[in-house]
Amino acid sequence: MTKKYTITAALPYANGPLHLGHVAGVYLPADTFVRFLRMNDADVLFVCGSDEHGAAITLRAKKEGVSPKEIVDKYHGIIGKAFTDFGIEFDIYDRTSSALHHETSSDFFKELNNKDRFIQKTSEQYYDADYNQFLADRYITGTCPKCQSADAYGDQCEKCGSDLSPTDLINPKSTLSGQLPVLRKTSHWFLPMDQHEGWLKRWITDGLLDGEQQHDPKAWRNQVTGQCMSWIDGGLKPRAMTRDLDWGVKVPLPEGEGKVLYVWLDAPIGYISATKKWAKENNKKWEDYWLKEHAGDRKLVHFIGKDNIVFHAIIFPILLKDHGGYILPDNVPASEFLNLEGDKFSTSRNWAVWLHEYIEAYPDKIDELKYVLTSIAPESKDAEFTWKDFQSRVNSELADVMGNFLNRTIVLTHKYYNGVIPAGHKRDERDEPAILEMRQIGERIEALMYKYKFREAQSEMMGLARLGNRYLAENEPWKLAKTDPARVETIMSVSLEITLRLSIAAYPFLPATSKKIQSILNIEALKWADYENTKLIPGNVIQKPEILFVKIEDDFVENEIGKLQSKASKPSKFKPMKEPIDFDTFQKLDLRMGKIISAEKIEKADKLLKLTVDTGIDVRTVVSGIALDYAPEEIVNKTVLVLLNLVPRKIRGVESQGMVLMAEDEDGKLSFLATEKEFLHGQSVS
Ligand code: B3M
Ligand code: ZN
Repeated sequence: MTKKYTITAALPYANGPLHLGHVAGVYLPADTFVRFLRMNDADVLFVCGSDEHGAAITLRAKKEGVSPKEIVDKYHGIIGKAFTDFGIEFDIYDRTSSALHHETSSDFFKELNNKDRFIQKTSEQYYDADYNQFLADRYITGTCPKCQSADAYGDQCEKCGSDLSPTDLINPKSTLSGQLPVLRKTSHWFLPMDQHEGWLKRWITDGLLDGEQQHDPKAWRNQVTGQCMSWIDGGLKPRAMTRDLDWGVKVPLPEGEGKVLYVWLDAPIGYISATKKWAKENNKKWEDYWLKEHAGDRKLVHFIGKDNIVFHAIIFPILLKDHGGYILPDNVPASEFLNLEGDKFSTSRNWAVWLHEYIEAYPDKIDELKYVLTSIAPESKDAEFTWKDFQSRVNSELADVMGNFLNRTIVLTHKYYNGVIPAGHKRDERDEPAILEMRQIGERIEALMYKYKFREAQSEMMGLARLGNRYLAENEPWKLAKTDPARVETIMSVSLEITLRLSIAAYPFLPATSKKIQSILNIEALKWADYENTKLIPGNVIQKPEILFVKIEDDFVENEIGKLQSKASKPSKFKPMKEPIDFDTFQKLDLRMGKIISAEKIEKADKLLKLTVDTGIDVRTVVSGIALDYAPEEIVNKTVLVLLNLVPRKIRGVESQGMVLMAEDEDGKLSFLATEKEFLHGQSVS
């Protein structure tokens, strides 16, 4: 029976490029699995796309000083191209800003609302009064109540994976102003997750839903089941499914004016919208991939990183079940994290190897990267990428084991037979162990693939090349060439069979290499079934050998480590950059050089000094909060930078007519922006 799969890979936020951590944890394993399924003629749909809503996008836009639309357009392009260049073969790479997605997620929300699956309620939420904005998700950070990590978000702690509400955070702080937020009333649609604990528990631990066996619970990774159960056992809480924001899918109800759907409500529905778009373009029915009635025993599998488990194994299943008619995930193979050279990947510190940059620098080393990332895949625990390890795996495994075996077999076939495949004579006990092991390796790879153990499966594949080397070394055809030509023909025919099987087993992991080997053998697109059955045809000619893997030199490693270190920014104690302003706004500032002609303390205000400043055009009073850092007599006669056209303000009864500019260090200590040179007072600064 044909196996049917709908495979999804987490929709990357279109707020930055992809790094190797994303690739190793989500996209490469998903693509590896899909390639394997396709070799098995499975009916598989592989969907992904950009996640273009949420605070991740709007905050990035703010930082870059452009609109959210510009951000998602830019990164959707960069990410999509990197996937194509890297050879991740999605059936569709869609985006959640599309009209079809807005319609699909909005209809989904309406359906749940009509079925009374939400609870609408008014509650107090954090609010940033400086920015007139409610703070949820990444707009608010604080200490995680569960693991004490200092920078948990308002909806989730990425360190321990807990799902949070802004009010759970200890020492909450607005991402916008850095200030302690205030509480203000607002109304939202909540998903009463607490009402779903019972069935979720049975579904996750036993695979049972409505008394029916849905999936094999033992097939789920321990950390996925473990995380889910610890949340459920800790008690699920109602969770707001809408936000007070203007970027996202509008809440499709009159009372929802000015609100959008929570990004984690609309994003997983993105898998469905992507399917709809693909189906339209390919004359298929989207329902066949998602709806129980049409999809039958189709398996839905979500490839994700561990920080997305709660959304895919708890929240999305609740939404799908509440809506009704949908299949639920058969498995959620979530990965742990990949670290880089002894530290976490960090976008903000630029501690990352970016996929698109790697591809640009080494377009001929794509399979090498895939091989290394699968070898260290963080399937069950965190793993680490280092350039030294990259070098050693490429050189001592790909080049010395796989490349060496393939090269020897192909070179000898040309040497002895001018490239013509020899007839295999009767095989005997010297060949049988190798032939048996070859078959067993195939069976083990197949079993491991369906268990989502790609790292081990790839290592079995490499075992096939090791087997080939051992077989050649034990049988030494080069010693028999003159004396026993029939035996040499047998040895070479067995070696060529190992080569052929290696090309099949390599396809899910090293697709380009697999194709190269098959083109040398003059064979095309072998299926998994050919592993067992295909025989090489004696008399057929093979192509000349080519170098499959070039060794990595030491200076390659040094260069990459150097690049990483020079690009990375040091962790900063200073305040982050404020919102950008345009040039016209800047030009409105009247900045001048001024001279302090007198200074005195203000009574009952320890921090303030009253300064008299000669601005060149007048002499005026400026109140300055510097008394803790300077004594009045220290600053008289200093030439300093003054902002003249600040609207005058009374401070402790004294009218301040401007502001003296100062620099603040990380402890809040202030220094005048004074200068050694004697500027003319009144000279303007621009
Ligand atoms: N964009 C989170 C992430 O990139 C999110 C995944 C959505 S999957 C529906 O980690
Ligand atoms: Zn935490």
